[in-house]
Amino acid sequence: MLKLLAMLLFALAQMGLPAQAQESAAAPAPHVIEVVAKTFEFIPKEIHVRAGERVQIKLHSTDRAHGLKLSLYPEGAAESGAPGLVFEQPQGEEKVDKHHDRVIEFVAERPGAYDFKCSVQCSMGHGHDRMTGKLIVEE
Ligand SMILES: [Cu+2]
Repeated sequence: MLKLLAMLLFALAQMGLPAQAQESAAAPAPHVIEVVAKTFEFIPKEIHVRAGERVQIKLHSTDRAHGLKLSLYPEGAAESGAPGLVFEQPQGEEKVDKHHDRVIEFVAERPGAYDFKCSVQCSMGHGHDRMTGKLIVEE
């Protein structure tokens, strides 16, 4: 568990470097975030990005099929009009099987807190219901 977290943090730190180096380039590199889905949690549970950023969530499952579905609108906002997150995939979700990674790509247009949850019924009990997280889009 700790080893996995350490590897994840290391990977995140590595990905942060090229993004900064390319800041002056015409098309900025997407902000890539690795998210691990496992029975029954997402790691990390909370993701921070900046408004206007193109974001790629690399979803990886360590055990079985899971999904990640993001709300299109931030908490407390009316769920109509232009969405706060603009997706490549219209439904704002991806499903993954064990060790078959998928990428969810979107532009974080509007600041706010966006809920995400598992979109595959991965348990009979309450485990699946606990598989939630938050994407925080900062100003
Ligand atoms: Cu689930």
